[in-house]
Amino acid sequence: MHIVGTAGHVDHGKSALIAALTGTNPDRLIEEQERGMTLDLGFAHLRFDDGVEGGVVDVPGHERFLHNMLAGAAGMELLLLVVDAVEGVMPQTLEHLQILQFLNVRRILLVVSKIDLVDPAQRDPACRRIREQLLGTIAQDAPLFAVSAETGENLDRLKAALHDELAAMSPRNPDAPVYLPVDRAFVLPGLGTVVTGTLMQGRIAAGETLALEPGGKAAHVRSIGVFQATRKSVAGGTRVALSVPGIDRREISRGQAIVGREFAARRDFNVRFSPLPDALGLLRRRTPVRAYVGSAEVLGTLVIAHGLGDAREVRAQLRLREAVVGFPGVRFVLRRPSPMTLLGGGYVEGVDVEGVDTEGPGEGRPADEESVLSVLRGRGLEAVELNAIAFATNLREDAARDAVDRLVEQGEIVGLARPAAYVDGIAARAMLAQMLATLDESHRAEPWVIGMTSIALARALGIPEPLFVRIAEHFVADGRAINRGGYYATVEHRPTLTLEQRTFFDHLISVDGSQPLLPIPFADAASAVQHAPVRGLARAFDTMLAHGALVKVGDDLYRGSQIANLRARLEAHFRNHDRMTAAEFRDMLGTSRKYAMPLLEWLDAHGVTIRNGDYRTLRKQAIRS
Ligand SMILES: Nc1nc2c(ncn2[C@@H]2O[C@H](COP(=O)(O)OP(=O)(O)OP(=O)(O)O)[C@@H](O)[C@H]2O)c(=O)[nH]1
Ligand SMILES: [Mg+2]
Repeated sequence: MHIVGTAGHVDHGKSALIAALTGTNPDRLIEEQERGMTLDLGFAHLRFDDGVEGGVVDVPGHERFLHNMLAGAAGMELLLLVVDAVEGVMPQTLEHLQILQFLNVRRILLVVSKIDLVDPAQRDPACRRIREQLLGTIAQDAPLFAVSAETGENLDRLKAALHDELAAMSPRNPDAPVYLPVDRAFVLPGLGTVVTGTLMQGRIAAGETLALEPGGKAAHVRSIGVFQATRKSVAGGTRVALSVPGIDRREISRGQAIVGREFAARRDFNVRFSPLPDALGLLRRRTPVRAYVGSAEVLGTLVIAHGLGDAREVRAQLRLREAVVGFPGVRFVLRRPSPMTLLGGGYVEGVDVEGVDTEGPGEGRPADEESVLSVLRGRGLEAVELNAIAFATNLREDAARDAVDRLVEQGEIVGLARPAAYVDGIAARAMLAQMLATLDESHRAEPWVIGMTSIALARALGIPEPLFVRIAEHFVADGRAINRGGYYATVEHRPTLTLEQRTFFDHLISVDGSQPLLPIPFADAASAVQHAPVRGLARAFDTMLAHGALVKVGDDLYRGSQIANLRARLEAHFRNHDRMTAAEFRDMLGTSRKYAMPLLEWLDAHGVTIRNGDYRTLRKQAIRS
């Protein structure tokens, strides 16, 4: 097997393409399906009749989730670069390519998507323009496929090309030591802790004992899953799920690696580094960096001992704050800690770092930064405003501001909003870790609940709630946690109902075939929820409402599927008519005025229809940001 990856700007049709090619929607999180946007890595299995197969890794295009894209990018060998035929090449198209040039991509297919939206006469010019925009990138010579995931046009040709590319790829070296960067870890009933990732090299057999790094804990592999099947052994280039029941779920997370005994995690590496031309002005002898190695993201320093000159590739040292698995040949990407501009990438040459420059990361820091940092470190988890920092450090406010800005950029401290203030980065990240552990615990205990409120979390962490919210929101904006209508959750959390809860809701609104759009009174539903002897039902009810699986309209309760059905009928009506009267709507429903009026008001209030006197029109789909 080999890994097929997607890349491209937000909304250009990566996930739709994968769904059309494999039959699996890679957007596995409920929130992704609702927002129609990929937030984290998604996976699918590409299979051909003759046994050729590929593991697909689908990435988010939104720049805010670039760290998730990076966690999955290292495993990719065959790239599907997706470019919207209408929009053409956009910033993340190019940024993804810049990242991938440093990693392990061997072949690229250029997919011009949504071709159904382009007038036949305009298709060739659109493709030509995209080609021109890609000149100078690693995709400039890639074969081009103009396809539509919607109509299926040209998908056969693309699929045939994928088949041939996968069949022609040489296998990865099976004799290399095992290296499996972990991208997900979760618990499955009966299996215990399961970790997933792309097996970058080596071979794993069920029953074998490997190690979890950093930490060196023994990882006994009880069974191996490859998509839906169980296998006795797997070779490099495969998406795998390992059952490792001896490891507690809380001891393992994205960024760690399952490895053979040959490998241990380290913090210092000798590397070859290639700066991006745009980043040359940002590089110093010692540059704070955010390093991406395997699925890990770690802060550190890039030390270029002998200057950069105008070399395209230099010898350098990468000194990380936390240990990661790295060995000669392993590739990495560097960004600035903040703002997270891409700096460049390269590969590890060796791990015997010596000599020239062995001082710790703190040394060489200008005195102003040093004193600001020591004030904030000393305050721990406390938001300190700029004037208080200036006072405590005996610096003029503009000098304090410069130092603060540089420390934010290095990721040493975190900037908070409303009012502007700063908090020590180590303390803030420790709070994030505690918050995620608390959420994880709560999601596991009550999987049907959307998340935890800031009040509950702040209390659990023993932090004043206003401070908690300001720090938590920083990490939400960073894509490290989710806030859905005031409920915090981990990015991974997918609310799920128990069997009893599902059965209850299936019977709550039983659909009458002759009147499929008939609701039930909300009060009856609420009372049934209150009295049914089903564990967690009240909160599951809240989740169903928040997710739109149940919808309250006036005094009635509908299933989400009934509302979807209704919207489909509406759209069908507006394909043939410009407007609609209340009477036409009632006839369309097949129910009485009693139900029609609240529904119409609900549709107006939710921006589906616009009321204009006695008539309604359909609002154009809101443009998503
Ligand atoms: N007409 C048409 N619409 C498409 C096609 N492919 C995707 N879309 C629509 O474009 C929108 C975005 O598609 P996605 O597949 O979610 O885009 P994406 O690249 O995965 O987006 P991110 O993961 O958020 O970066 C959705 O509304 C799709 O239905 C296509 O071939 N034709
Ligand atoms: Mg997507």
